[in-house]
Amino acid sequence: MKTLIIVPCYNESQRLPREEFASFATEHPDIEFLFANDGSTDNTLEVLRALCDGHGNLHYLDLQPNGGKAEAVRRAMLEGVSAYKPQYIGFWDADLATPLNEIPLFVEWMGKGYDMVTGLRLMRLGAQVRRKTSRHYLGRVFATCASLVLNLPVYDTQCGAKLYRAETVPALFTEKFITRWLFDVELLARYCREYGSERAKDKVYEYPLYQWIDVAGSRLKGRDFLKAPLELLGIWRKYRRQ
Ligand SMILES: Nc1nc2c(ncn2[C@@H]2O[C@H](COP(=O)(O)OP(=O)(O)O)[C@@H](O)[C@H]2O)c(=O)[nH]1
Ligand SMILES: [Mg+2]
Repeated sequence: MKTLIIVPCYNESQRLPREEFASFATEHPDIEFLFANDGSTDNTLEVLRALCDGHGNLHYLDLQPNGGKAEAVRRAMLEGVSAYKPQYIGFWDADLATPLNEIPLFVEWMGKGYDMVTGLRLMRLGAQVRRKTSRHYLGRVFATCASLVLNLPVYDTQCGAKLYRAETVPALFTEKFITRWLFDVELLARYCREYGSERAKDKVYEYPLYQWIDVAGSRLKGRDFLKAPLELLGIWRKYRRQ
């Protein structure tokens, strides 16, 4: 019953919360991590080497040259399944916008029979989901468009914390993504193409996070938001039913 978490890392030497990863790994030997250094130009690779040294459940992968988050996650998911044979495998943003202590709760939901559990950043009373107002409203507009494109009642496609049943990985990750930042939307489109929308409505669970923090130092630029409508259109054209 092993869970493997991919952590994409691009120039994360300053931001990576090393102590949090180290103490979580010590407390949870059943959860493994595979950090994917993606052609970083700083000393991320050395930082990862030092972090993984001495922890049997922390591993790293050095991908060259930089290919972007989607490609790094895609390659690490395929590599992770074949090298570590996990039951569940997923990815988690390096800045820990979603805290590590949510992982055991994701695993618990996977145990109920879901194919995929994805973090849902639902601002509500009693939870600590903090986002800048502008990002929140842009995010809501985007999510509504993504839901229309996918024809699925999905609330939040873009959270950087997701877990999959390992058997679904070849169908979802073998082919290269056509988008750089919207691969989460493509993953849902591929799930529907492979297993059908009805199954997606049953077997994909959006898990409302107790805590999510908008961590500074985002690599997402304003122009990426401007590209989003075109990329969504591209997804609609590629994955719509013929
Ligand atoms: N592999 C890889 N990961 C990246 C790249 N750019 C960002 N990331 C990772 O993607 C995750 C989310 O990035 P972040 O900058 O926090 O974006 P945001 O919070 O979604 O706006 C982090 O784990 C980053 O290290 C990249 O070019 N390659
Ligand atoms: Mg972030």
